[in-house]
Amino acid sequence: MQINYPRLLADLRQLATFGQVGTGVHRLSFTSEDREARHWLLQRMTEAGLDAQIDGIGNVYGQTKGVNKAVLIGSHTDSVPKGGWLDGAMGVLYGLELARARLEAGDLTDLGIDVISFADEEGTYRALAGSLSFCGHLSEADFAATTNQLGKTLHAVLLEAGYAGRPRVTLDPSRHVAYLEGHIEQGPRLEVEGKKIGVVTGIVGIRRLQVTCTGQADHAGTTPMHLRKDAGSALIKYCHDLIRRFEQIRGANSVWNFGQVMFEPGAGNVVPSAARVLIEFRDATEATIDRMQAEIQAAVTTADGQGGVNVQATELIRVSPAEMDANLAALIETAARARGASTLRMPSGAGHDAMVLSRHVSTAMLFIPSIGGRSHDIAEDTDEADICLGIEVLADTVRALNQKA
Ligand code: HGY
Ligand code: MN
Ligand code: MN
Repeated sequence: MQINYPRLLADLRQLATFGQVGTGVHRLSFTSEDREARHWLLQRMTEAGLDAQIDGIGNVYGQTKGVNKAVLIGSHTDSVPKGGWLDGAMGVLYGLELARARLEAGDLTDLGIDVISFADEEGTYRALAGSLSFCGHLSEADFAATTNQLGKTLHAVLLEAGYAGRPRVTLDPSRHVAYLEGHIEQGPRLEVEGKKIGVVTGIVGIRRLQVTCTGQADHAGTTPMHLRKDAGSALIKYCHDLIRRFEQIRGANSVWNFGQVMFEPGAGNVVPSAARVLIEFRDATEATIDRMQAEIQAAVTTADGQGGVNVQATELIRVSPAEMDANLAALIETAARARGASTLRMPSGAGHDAMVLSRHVSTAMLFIPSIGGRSHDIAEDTDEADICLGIEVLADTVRALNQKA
């Protein structure tokens, strides 16, 4: 199996043209850019000789023909708003290049390589939707109940995309012997510690809640302050209170983010009738996450009814912390060291499809450095030499799996 670096890098650059924004991409799930990228990937898989399809949730899946057992390799090709060109895309194109190189080598006795781009990992509609569907955790009823921020359902957007009603691909425990995901680190540790390959030990748990304050719209010039039911000010006070509470009960590595606020109707001269904030928080320990969620609720109870404003919290996302397979992680570590690459065992603070897969199949992840630790921004980048080293380590990991099979 001979990796073709120029071809891998050219594919990465080509994929980055779909939804290109400067040096990054804006490729939200199921938009035309995302769909065009999926279609392009489908063609690349087919050209490579894989049996490829886009399924009923938009997962792009390419199977090696003529084998009963395969390693599944992938990630996602959707992005956050104004995101980077490598987040997810690299893991998918690692899979494509490895599958292609295997077919070119013509050793048909080896384990097959199946490639997947999971839909909506970034959660425009539902975080990890594609991998949840692949592992049997998402029903058609969920499609109708899941919406984006504008209230459009996943069902509606799948119909629009032409994916609705297609069969959905699923994990096949008798075929898929392992799931491997290569990814950029998206943080600074590898670079700061001068290491080349991150061997992921586990992935943090993630929860996202929306807190909504409901008051009353009024003229912002004529309504005396004491008569207002100001949802906007209530939300700002709520957030301050919550930050104070989080700081008191946090774990050493807990993180939280107030990622989006919306005021309605949203004008300088109207008292906000409603205000919403998205709060996401993460920790490697479920008990700490539970404690943080309890604080969100306690702060709601304190704020609710103050100044005539009602406050409530709704849970949107809940993903438990996940552990990677220790044996598979050791194979990655050994493969990296055999190539003279320095390694670092590390947890992932970012979510990945691997956290869903890991509950069903032996799963491991490899990280390569992110320049300046930047990600979820168009500034995201990685040295080409590191991209090439990462795929070689993954290729060696697949070779090691073949020796075990
Ligand atoms: O949200 C995450 O951690 C990932 O980038 N989807
Ligand atoms: Mn991401
Ligand atoms: Mn990602």
